[in-house]
Amino acid sequence: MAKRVITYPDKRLKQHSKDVEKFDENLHTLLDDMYATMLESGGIGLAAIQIGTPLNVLILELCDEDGNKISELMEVINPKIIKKEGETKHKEGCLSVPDFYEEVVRFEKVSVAYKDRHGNDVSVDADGLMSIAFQHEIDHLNGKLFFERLSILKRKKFEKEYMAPAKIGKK
Ligand code: Y12
Ligand code: CO
Repeated sequence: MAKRVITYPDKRLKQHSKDVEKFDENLHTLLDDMYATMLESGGIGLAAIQIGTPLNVLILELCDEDGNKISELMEVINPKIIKKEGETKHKEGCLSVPDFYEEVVRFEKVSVAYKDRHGNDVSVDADGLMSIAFQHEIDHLNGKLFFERLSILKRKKFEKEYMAPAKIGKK
């Protein structure tokens, strides 16, 4: 069932999520709800905390700029970045920060170790959009939002555009 996506400045988005210990029916329902929510909202990535569940769970299903699917659904539990290299810049958006998009500097490539919904070990070497998406979603698990990675100047632009009192009242 699709859930409401929590939006900034809701304080729950600052929470540090905890590792999943039981790979049971509750986890599977959470993953299914996250997917329904992501589909309904038009996202390509979602962390569990964005629907109010502080667990280290994220999902990705990547699309190109024309909306064509470019990856299968990835269900990622208890992820750890085990290798990172290079630097890249990409314009990011977030379902929890609607209507704001900005370029963020991130690692170009990351290797991530995680568990699937049954508790099996998985590891992936990610580059391109997948690398950005993993880093964006893992930030959510650590209570960090993408605008916190902007330069001072761009952060001021965010505060002016997004936090303007007339606008925030409508979010
Ligand atoms: C690259 C950059 C960022 C990510 C993280 C995942 N981000 C998203 O899935 C963002 C989705 C998004 C969707 C929106 O709504 C529609 O497109 C229908 C949206 O629209 C509004 O805010 C109005 C904003 C963000 C992964 C890879
Ligand atoms: Co996000």
